[in-house]
Amino acid sequence: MITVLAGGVGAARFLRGLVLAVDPAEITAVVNTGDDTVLHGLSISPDIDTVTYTVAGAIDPERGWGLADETWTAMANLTRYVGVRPAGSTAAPEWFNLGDRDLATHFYRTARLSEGATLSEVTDEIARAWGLGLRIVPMTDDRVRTMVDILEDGDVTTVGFQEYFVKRRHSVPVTGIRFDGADNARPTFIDAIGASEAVVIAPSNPLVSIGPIRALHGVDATLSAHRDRVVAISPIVAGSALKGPADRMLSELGFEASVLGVARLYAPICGTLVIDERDAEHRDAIEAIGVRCVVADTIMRTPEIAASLATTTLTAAREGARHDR
Ligand code: FO1
Repeated sequence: MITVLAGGVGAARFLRGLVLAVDPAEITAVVNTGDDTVLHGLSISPDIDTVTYTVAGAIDPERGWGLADETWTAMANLTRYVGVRPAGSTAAPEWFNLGDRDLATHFYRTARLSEGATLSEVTDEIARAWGLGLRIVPMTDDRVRTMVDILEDGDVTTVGFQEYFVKRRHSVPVTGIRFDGADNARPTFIDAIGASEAVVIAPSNPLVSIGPIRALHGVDATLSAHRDRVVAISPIVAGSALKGPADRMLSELGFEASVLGVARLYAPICGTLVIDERDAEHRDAIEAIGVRCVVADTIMRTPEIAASLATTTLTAAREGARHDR
């Protein structure tokens, strides 16, 4: 079994390659749910949907989220209600775009959760509806919410992740993050880590995509017990994030926005870090802190490049596992 700890776009592209490289039935993708939100009364799990749609080949390739060939009729019709919305009401939120086709997924998830199904059950049903052969599991069935402290007009305010990421276009400074509910949430995947020949930390934001998964009880301890077969792929290439605010967020929160900064964050739980060719000069510095380092092309421009990265990553995990005995 191969377990992949996953956030949004980078993880989804890696998984799209992994299913080409190995039998999908061998793969469990554990997905961050700290970004989940409720809007229009609908339960929205952005990272789960990004992984599902990408592996299904149905994602919008430019945006990296939502469905290709989408239409926006429901969103356009929300404007009618904005004028009558009472002060303080959060009805008709226009800042978060839900396409007409995408809405069907949120309708289904919300209805099944209200019937008493767990998020794991609903996520599995949605993956099967899209014809996927891998297992996609939310990191927990309990409610965890990533909260972000932002500096706005000279004051620190705490907002939910999507209010930072989408509403403010992640363009405000971040002074802190926390994962509400993580202390009491039960992880769904601890047994999978122990049973896996390889555990991959996908190229996702280490703080707000992998951070919530690591914050769950027992996860870091279990990963560090199997550290030699845990391989991470750096989401930072030449000091920048390929997508999203990971580089800025790392600097703002006192970490180095570089492959070495990523290596330091993961060193307690991860035996090998895969870095991009453009960062090859940092290999010795990474190995000096006790993390094996593999250099590869990590820019997943096509599913075939992602498949090659997946093969390199699994080889590194097998090499590492020899130290794990
Ligand atoms: N990201 C945006 O930048 N703007 C949006 O309006 C938006 C809507 C949206 C709807 C459904 C969904 O599954 C994802 C959506 N995303 C949107 C992406 C998402 O908010 C982020 O990419 C992740 O939460 C970060 O991993």
